[in-house]
Formats: sequence, structure tokens, C-alpha cells
Amino acid sequence: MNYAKIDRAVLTRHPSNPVLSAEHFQQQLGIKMRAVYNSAAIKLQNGKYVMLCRTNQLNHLTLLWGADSDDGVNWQLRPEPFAMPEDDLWKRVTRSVYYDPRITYIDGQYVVLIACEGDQNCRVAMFRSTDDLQSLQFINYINAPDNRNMVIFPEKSADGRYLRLERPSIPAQGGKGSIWLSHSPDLIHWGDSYEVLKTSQLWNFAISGLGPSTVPYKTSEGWLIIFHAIMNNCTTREYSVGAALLDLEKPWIVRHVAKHPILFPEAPYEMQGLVEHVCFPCAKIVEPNGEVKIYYGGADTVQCVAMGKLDDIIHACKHW
Ligand code: BMA
Repeated sequence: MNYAKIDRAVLTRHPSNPVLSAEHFQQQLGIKMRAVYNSAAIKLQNGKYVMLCRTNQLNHLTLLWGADSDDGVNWQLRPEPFAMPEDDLWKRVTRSVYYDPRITYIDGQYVVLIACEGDQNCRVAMFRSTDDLQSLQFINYINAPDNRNMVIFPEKSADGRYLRLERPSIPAQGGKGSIWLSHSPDLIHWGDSYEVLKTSQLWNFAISGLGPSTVPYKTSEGWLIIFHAIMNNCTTREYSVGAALLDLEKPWIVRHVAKHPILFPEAPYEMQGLVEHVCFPCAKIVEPNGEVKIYYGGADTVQCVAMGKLDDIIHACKHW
């Protein structure tokens, strides 16, 4: 029989998990929150780490809350959340939630994409920061509904265009379609789009949906992408974490994809919470020594980190 004989995990949950939770808000700031999860994290040019935390208040309305760290594991919450726009369109677009931030460093600035759900279904708001993520400046919404899970590549294409991965919702596919890639001359206007990875290429663990999750990382074997994968069953929707390598020149071509998740819900803080059986990544940081930190939400309730080695994840893409 030809099947992947998987003899070891490529990711290890950090023993400090969850690295941020509502309890940290209570301990550090004396504030009651309901949940903190699906947060973006990045290592700044100065070597410090910043997290943009998706935070649910007790009424489940969102705040985006900054946290700082010297090691990417122990986080200090800032005293106040980020100031967000206050205009009427923002209120309408984010009436339910704004969520699942992603941060890309490109052109000497941090570009932050945040999915928004409200009166216009899902749209993605783009912000930028030129002060090491101390503040965010709203730029624009960068899609007509319904599209989400957007991540911008950290480099432009050979012909000088920005690249993003995204997950447009396709009603004929139950709203949970494939990962796509689009191009832009200016980060605002997007097109020249290609389908990248379909649920049917992975079958069971991704059969109910897929979405790009973390900023692509360039390796000699291709652009490493991490995605979330959804499998509906009788009682739950399991969200696990997948990995693939995209062609360096034509990143809409999948060179290798792991046919098994590299992380799936097992720990109690992933199996139980506001939404059960969820590992949902929004960031990865690759250290100079090849250590990878994957930042993911557990059960839509707590913020977690899993550690691995770049070479092992590439191995999984090629051989699992
Ligand atoms: C997805 C997103 C994520 C969430 C997941 C599980 O559709 O909304 O933010 O973690 O569902 O509830």
C-alpha cells in the first residue's frame, strides 16, 4: 500500500500554551474579556515581537489589542486597544465582527489586513503602520464582498506587482471554495487572479473548506504557505493546519502539498471553548536558525503557539 508513514509530528505545542487568554487580560490589566485568539504576530526589524490580538469583549464585539514580547512566547498586553475608524461605513462593515488579522512587512511598512463582517458580508480592510505597529492607519477596503483570509506576499512579483492569497466565497461550493492568488499594482486594485489550491486536492481534512492563513515565506523549495482546512462531520467542524510549497516564479502553481494536516485539534484548549475542535493560524515567524513559530487560535477562545523546524515542514509538504 502506498501511504504516508508519518512517524513524528512536525510541530510541538509550546508548554506555555495558551500564551494569551482572557485570564491574561485579568492578570495584566484587570479587565474582563471573553476570548483572545486568531491573532497576527510579527518580528519587527528591531528584533522585538508584536501581536495584534483578536479580542472578544464580554458581548463578543471585537477589539484589536496589541501585545509586545521579547521572545515571541511571553506577551505583555498594551494598556489600550488600537484606535479603529469611527465613520459610518466602518460601523456598517464591521457591525458583527472584525477579525483574523494578518501582517506583512513590505516597502518598509507593515501592512495589516483585517476581515470584516457586518452589513456587507465579508470585506477586508487594509491598514498600514509606519511606527512599528504602535498605531494603524486605515487605507481602504480591498474587495467587493465576499472574500476573506487575505495575506500579502512579502515581495513583489518579477514584473513588480503585489501578490496576495485569498479565499473568495463561491456559493456553488457551499461558500467555502479554494485558495486563490491575485495581483495588484498598488495594493488597492486587485485582479489577474488564479485558483491555487482546491479542497478536492486534499479531500477529507479539507473537504469542507480551505483558506490561506499566514504570510508566505520564501524557501529554496518554493513559497511555503500555511493554510487552515475545514472538515465538517456530524457534530463539529474541525479546523486544522495545512502546509504547501508554491512555485517561486508562478506562485499560483502548487509544487508540493502535505496530504495530512501538520497540526490538528487535540489539546484540551483546542477541543473545548467557544467553538470546539479549532486550530486557526494567522501568523508564522521563521527565525534565522530555521525555527518556526506558528501562531494559532485554540477553539476560538485562546491564543497558542506551536514550534517546529522549517526543514521538517518542507519535508511534510514533499513527503506526507
Ligand atoms: C472561520 C473564521 C475564524 C474562526 C473559524 C472557526 O470561519 O471565522 O475566525 O476561527 O471560523 O469558528
